[in-house]
Amino acid sequence: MGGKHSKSKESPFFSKPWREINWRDRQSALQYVKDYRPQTDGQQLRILLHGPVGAGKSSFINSVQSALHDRMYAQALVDNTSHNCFTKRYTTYKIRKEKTGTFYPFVFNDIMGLDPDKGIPVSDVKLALKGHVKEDYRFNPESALSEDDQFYNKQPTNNDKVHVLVCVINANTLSQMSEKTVEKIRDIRIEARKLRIPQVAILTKIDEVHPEIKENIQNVYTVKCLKEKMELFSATVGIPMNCIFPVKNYESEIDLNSDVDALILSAMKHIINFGDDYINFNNDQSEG
Ligand SMILES: Nc1nc2c(ncn2[C@@H]2O[C@H](COP(=O)(O)OP(=O)(O)OP(=O)(O)O)[C@@H](O)[C@H]2O)c(=O)[nH]1
Ligand SMILES: [Mg+2]
Repeated sequence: MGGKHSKSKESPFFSKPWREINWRDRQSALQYVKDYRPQTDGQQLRILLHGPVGAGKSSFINSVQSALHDRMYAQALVDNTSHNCFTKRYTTYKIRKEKTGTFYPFVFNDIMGLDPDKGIPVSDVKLALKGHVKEDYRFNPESALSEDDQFYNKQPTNNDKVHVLVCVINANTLSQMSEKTVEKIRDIRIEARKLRIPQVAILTKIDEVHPEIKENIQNVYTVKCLKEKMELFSATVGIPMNCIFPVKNYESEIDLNSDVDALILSAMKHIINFGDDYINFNNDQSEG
């Protein structure tokens, strides 16, 4: 890695990774995610994934499940046939624990992409953040969910509310994101900030950013152009660098790879931590 590239001034690589990740330590991140339990029994940690069409939201959920179960999954229905938005319903994805048959306390919602013109109305994302969108609601790009709709949840419980907002973005198309999409992301971000919901970004498809990453995922933090992309994204939408996580989702492979797992699990560990802080903050507020 580093040594080979460090001589030339214009080297596209850093001589040392700019962020530390312990590649041999997949097991501890895995255990951390597996062992996570909210302080209150019955509490769910709800993770809402949003982002442009085809960014890899569904693939990320599948990848987390694959990493946890040590085998490939395709439950969230990844679409690779069309560029049209595929995820249309508000669906909660739960991951079953292998041994006990019970579910992990964190759940995912994967919502229809933020297409510049046809995507999900931003107001619907805002309603989802507050827990007002019922399961199976079919998003309609033409009209927003209204209070008299049967899918409008008038009295959301703490479990219905979103505890972490994750923006999923394709690292390769960041710079081509339309102004409208950026506006939508910012708009949702502002709403989440008002609600104090923590926010994270996942940059996907890093294998397509640079051949050295495709060849060896461990080069993720030595390739300069990926760091530049992360910085660009951070500056554009205002998510700090330490809340941005590059990942490669499972897409065509049939076997798991421990380096791919390491990035996925490291991102999940942070997502869980941020969400847990928010749940505890909310509980403290309501008690105090
Ligand atoms: N090379 C590569 N391909 C990926 C990665 N993540 C997702 N893909 C592919 O990108 C395509 C879109 O992924 P999805 O997970 O369906 O994207 P989505 O964000 O759920 O899309 P919508 O539901 O339509 O908004 C699929 O063909 C995936 O296999 C990645 O990290 N690397
Ligand atoms: Mg999807």
